[in-house]
Amino acid sequence: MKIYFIQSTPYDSSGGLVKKSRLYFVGLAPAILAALVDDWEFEVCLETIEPVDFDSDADIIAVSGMGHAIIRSIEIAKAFSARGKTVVMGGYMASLMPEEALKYCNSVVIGDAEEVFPQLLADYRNGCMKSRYYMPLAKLSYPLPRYELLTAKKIGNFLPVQAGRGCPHSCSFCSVACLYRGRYLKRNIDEVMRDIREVKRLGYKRFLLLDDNICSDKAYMRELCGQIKTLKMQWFSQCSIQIADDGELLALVADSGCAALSFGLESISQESLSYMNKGWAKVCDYERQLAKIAAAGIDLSTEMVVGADGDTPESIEQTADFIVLNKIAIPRFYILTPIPGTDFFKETQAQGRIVNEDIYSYNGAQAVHRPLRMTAEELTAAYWKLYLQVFSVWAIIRRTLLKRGFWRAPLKHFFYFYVNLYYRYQIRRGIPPNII
Ligand code: B12
Repeated sequence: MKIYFIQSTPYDSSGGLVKKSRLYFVGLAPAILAALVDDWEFEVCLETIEPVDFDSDADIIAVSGMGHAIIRSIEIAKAFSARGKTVVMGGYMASLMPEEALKYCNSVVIGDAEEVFPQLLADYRNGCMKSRYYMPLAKLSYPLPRYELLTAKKIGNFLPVQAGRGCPHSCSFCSVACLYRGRYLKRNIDEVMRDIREVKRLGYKRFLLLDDNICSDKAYMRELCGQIKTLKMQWFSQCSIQIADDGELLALVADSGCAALSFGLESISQESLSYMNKGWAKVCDYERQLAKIAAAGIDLSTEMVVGADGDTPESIEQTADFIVLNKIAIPRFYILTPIPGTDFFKETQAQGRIVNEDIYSYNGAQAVHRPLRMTAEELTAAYWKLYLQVFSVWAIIRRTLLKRGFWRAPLKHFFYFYVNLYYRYQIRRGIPPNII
């Protein structure tokens, strides 16, 4: 029996599929799903770097999709259904709008698949597969992911390892918060270390620690960092910026090999943060916190959204100064988008502020709702202007080369410089750097 797992790729602004010669960041879902059902043959297609085989002989077509790539997932699902195949969908988008996904496939797995995916396959074999499977986990644990399914492909020089899943916060726009509703499960440290050791055994010197808030449990993090340090590897992750306020933990994280952290700063307007239910983050502390993290030797990457109700075209323009002044090496921006299934979608819809009802066109690079203090068109224009400002050649030089510590690691800074030039090239073609 065979499963064909497809991670779809999104469409670009000209209607073509986003294709790359290499997908540096890969998701972990296929390697986990394959490990859960090792009596099934499992083939993976990462559509960004390889074509979908519509003539696959698999018994089950398993389709995943992130954000606006879901429209491609649906097309793939339709094409396989038309060929008489059994299609199953899962991942964030299908989980946030299962009724919609079910129009195009035989069954949907909502959220965590660890318990239900083996059950779904057993039901399939017995001819009684249900249309939806939903079993939130009480404990996050799974067998060693089948990394060899990913390493055979053109990916980056690191592999993903998961520490936790879900998030303790409840930011209204966030898919993770709205799917997990405050649930935040951490894996046992021995299990996480088992996976990291495997990544090392496979010849990798780096890993991406997947977790939506890796430093929220300090005792866990201290223990994990102590063990990671012994492996002498390099790692990257994301967490809330409050890590800066615990100097001891910050030093431990850096000392264990953490090279870069990504922070969801979202906005430099405190009012906007409050509108997003993220008032716990304090804009007045950002500059100090970022400086402290950089001084610890950890490179900074940020994720921000523009278009919350406290934002104006002027405040969005000031965001460019903030990014350049704080010398953020990898800054990414999204237009605040009401993703179906999130609280923000429900609120915005109830207020009649959605100006584009075609949920499949929601790509985070085009405004689809009317913020309080500007029109949707003004928001889209301010977003692209922000990107062009932050990625002007002079701004790139200031953020990546003209910084303290340059001479300690010139090659690394030139690497960031190069990555930024590539992003600049993409942006000028209308592709935001976050797209893949
Ligand atoms: C790695 C990653 C990427 C990589 C890899 C993408 C790729 N093509 O493989 C990169 C950086 C390229 C990327 C890009 C994007 N990403 Co991304 N990404 C992630 C990240 C950080 C980790 C994913 C992961 O491995 N998680 C761990 C695994 C184990 O969890 P999981 O994927 O949820 O899978 C579990 C279940 O959902 C289930 N499952 C998943 N798929 C399927 C399919 C089937 C059939 C079944 C049965 C079960 C199943 O099984 C797993 C085990 O339980 C997540 C954040 C997160 N918290 O997960 C964001 C995340 C998934 N990404 C997101 C988004 C929006 C995007 C982009 C659209 C961003 C953009 N605006 O351009 C693009 C889309 C690119 C694309 N090609 O589709 C959102 C999705 C939100 C949503 N509503 O869909 C997330 C949640 C980030 C966030 N906080 O908002 N991403």
